[in-house]
Amino acid sequence: MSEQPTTEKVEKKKVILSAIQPSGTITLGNYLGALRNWVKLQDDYNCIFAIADLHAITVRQDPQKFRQNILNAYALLLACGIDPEKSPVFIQSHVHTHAELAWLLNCYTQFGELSRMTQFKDKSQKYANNVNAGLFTYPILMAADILLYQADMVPVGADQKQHLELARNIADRFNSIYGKTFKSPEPYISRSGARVMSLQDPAKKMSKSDENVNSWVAVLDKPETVMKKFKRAVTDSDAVVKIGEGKDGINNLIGILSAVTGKTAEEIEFEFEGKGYGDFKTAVGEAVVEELKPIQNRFNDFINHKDYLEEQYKKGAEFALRISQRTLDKAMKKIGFIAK
Ligand code: AQP
Repeated sequence: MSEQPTTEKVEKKKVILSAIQPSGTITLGNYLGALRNWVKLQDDYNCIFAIADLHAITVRQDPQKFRQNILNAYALLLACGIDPEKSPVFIQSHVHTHAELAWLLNCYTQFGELSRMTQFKDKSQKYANNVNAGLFTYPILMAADILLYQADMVPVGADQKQHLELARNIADRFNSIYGKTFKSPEPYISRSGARVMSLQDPAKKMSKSDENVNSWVAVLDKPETVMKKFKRAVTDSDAVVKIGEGKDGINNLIGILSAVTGKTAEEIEFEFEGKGYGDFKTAVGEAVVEELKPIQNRFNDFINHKDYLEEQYKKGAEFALRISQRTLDKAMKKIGFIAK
């Protein structure tokens, strides 16, 4: 006899929190490395998704574009298959507890710890004319995002592992002073998460804030733009479609084609034996266009139904506030603040 799921069992599912910054237009890297895998997690975990707009202002944003990027990111999450009825999706700035807990946690984080964050070092070089305090304290806000929901796990790419480790340290430090308050989150390492590299500098990851528009493919790029960007992708001079050292560009394109088609690298190498890079790049471009087509269609549908999006992000924020307020109240009480 098959066992009926009980409320207790449903509640016992582990909590996973995932967020994406609307700091630009969502890229193929974000999709293959994160979004696509988040969709699969929805049945096995209690997933909570956030558009991390507060994080995005560590880099200067154009207000009009920023507003559009936030809404686009929201619609894109749904278009990729995240079901807001199953997994709440909220906009971070709509839930005040994030900024509040971040302030508290500021006081439980050491300057030295933040100074060791490699992303801060990288970004402060990249944005040398705007090395603001937010860029430095960004990992504390990220810790607040996670700890507020008592998340068991957070899907992180290699670039975010150090930040998650810091969130764990902050949680453990707070707990050791005041007793158990926060759950210490574990990284969720996806088996299928591809790391997509820049098409122009394949030693670097594909990033939505990269100023060189040819370095990334956006999930919403038109087919002709996708094709053009792949045709311009940097490769090497030995004209062999094969994984190898010093062949970062080709390795990346093989990785993308493999992620999109499900073929192994060996199968791809075999298929393109004796063929030139031109044919290969066209094939990668076409496969990506096919993968993106249904997402773009669904996106157009969602973005034209702003009332629906508003209804969902308001519901998402109500849910997020309810859960996160409990954690914030608990932390404040432990520190010694007087309850309202
Ligand atoms: N190139 C990538 N390959 C695989 N996964 C990637 N992710 C980002 N870039 C790649 C994953 O996408 C999720 C959301 O990332 P984010 O928006 O929170 O921040 P990020 O990692 O800093 O992404 P970007 O595109 O590089 O943004 P900017 O340019 O604003 O810094 C994460 O799970 C991330 O691992």
